[in-house]
Amino acid sequence: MQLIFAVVQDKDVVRLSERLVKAGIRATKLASTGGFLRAGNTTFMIGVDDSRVEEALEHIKQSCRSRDQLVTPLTPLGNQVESFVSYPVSVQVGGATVFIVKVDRFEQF
Ligand code: 2BA
Repeated sequence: MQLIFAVVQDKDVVRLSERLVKAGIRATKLASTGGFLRAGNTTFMIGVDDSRVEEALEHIKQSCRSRDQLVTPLTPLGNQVESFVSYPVSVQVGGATVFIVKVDRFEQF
């Protein structure tokens, strides 16, 4: 068995959830926050048999889009710590960031 962690944008969550349920692939959704944008995203924990990993990945690929997001980090103006100026920067987010780990043991009681 493998455990897939997929960090996806909130806008893709419904599409991915529906696909997984339809396919009979079980998943748990965790509310998460990106360390860089500090914006909410969703992490799916998907436990699947080795033989279904590629199928689960295909559902993730088909559900998650890449999007450009504007970020406005605050940058100090000159040497004055009190004065800040914002420069909007475009950042490409997604489709999905995926980690796959082997499960040593799986139990349900
Ligand atoms: P965030 O950390 O909020 O990152 C959002 C997007 O900002 C990233 O999109 C990337 O395009 C950009 N970005 C992130 N860190 C950056 C940096 N140090 N400098 C410049 N740009 C940076 P994605 O790569 O598609 O990542 C989407 C979300 O997936 C991330 O949200 C984070 O929650 C998760 N993620 C990505 N890589 C990860 C990793 N190695 N470990 C854990 N989580 C990760």
